[in-house]
Amino acid sequence: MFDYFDLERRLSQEERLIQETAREFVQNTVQPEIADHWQRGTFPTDIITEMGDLDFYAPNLEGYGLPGVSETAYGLLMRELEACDSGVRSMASVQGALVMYPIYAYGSDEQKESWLPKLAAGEAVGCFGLTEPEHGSNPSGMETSAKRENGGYVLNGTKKWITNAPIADVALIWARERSDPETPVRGFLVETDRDGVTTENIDSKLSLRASITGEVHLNDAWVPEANVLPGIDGMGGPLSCLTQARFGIVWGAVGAATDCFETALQYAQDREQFGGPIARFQLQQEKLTEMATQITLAELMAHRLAELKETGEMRPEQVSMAKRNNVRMARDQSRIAREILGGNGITADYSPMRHMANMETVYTYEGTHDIHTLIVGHDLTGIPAFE
Ligand code: TGC
Ligand code: FAD
Repeated sequence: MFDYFDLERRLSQEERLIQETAREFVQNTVQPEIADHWQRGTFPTDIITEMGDLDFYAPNLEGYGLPGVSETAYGLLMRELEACDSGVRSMASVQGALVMYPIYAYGSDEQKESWLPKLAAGEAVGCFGLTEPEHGSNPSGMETSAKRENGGYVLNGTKKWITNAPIADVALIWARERSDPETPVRGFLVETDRDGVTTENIDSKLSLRASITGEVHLNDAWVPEANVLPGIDGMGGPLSCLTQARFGIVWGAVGAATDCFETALQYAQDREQFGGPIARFQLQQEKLTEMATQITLAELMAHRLAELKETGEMRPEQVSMAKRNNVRMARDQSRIAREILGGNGITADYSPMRHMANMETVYTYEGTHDIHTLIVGHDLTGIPAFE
């Protein structure tokens, strides 16, 4: 993959191996069919267990059979997956960072033993239910409620825009205790085959089409006390999971942009107009130079963020700055790549327009670009500007 500043030289053997494994998997198994899935609005579900076999779910965690690879290795994995399609990286992000991480960090021993091995192997699929129809950027306004009853909780509410919900075995639902509106938000592991739990597919998406997205409806769904994550209460629970997933996006966006760049560079060298390759035109060279520069800057940010995460020094606000920057970069540069491909660029035969459409989702989920602007603005000025 494009590496203008020779960052690969800094990688450990293990990091190179993970990068190579992910690249080979993507190229041999997913790449040949991804455009077709995207057009049909389907996800290649057969890769779920294959990715489990390859340790692609939360490999940066350790214990319960998880290998505990470096944060850079994890980032490289996300970069390779998203170079294929944001939907493939989303599958790994949700399963690893949004379902396995909270169970690992906040779950009981029983919850960890029961869920982590199955989720790691891809034998079970998880989803993360935070967003609601009326509460997206402001999840703390959530209406989903949990009422104590019969040694457990009865859940009511709707979660919307939930990646993998229609195929999930377990949904991590964030809810508040209805009996007291002041009670903190808590995490509930809800098996999707319980009475009162239904899911619905959202099938009108024009972005992230190779990913399954849906709603989770909870209608008097009872779960035992043992299904509550005991180690956390308050918004810090779901928001800390978002930090993990946003870190993966920081890297993934670089992968999508790099795939666009490589496609555009090759195309510019091959495509001839006015008696020679379009790559000889200064206008095209300016576009390619800017793309290569922006990708390199974003990649440097991703590498540094991984170093900070490795030493436990990474702050959520730094993740916000990097998510905001790298996704905007990928959104802008995928469009320029599409432009270089001329008419061919608007087809699914080439990746840039697919990535460009995907980036509309990535720019929006895990905190919109605006929300990350405000998070960094708050950090810089000390003044919150959310309301
Ligand atoms: P606020 O008062 O700021 O904080 C509440 C508590 O949480 C702590 N905290 C964090 N901890 C870890 N990581 C973070 N990123 C954190 N942000 C805040 C904070 O320190 C505080 O702790 P404590 O101990 O003092 O209580 O919370 P708020 O409710 O006012 O939230 C502010 C805001 C707007 C920044 C937050 O709500 C936000 O980030 N909104 C964006 C919503 C969002 O990102 N939703 C994502 C849904 S999941 C998704 O999109 C998955 S897509 C997956 C895929 O397919 O790849
Ligand atoms: P809104 O919050 O309604 O925002 C609308 C617009 O207003 C945006 O431009 C926003 O930036 C702006 N805005 C909002 N507040 C402010 C403010 N204070 N200042 C300035 N501007 C503001 N969620 C999950 O819980 N789990 C998932 O697995 C998941 N997967 C997703 C998959 C897809 C394909 C998509 C599209 C979304 C997914 N989401 C998921 C939801 C996602 O996190 C939300 O869409 C996102 O947080 C934004 O919420 P919203 O769509 O309600 O937009």
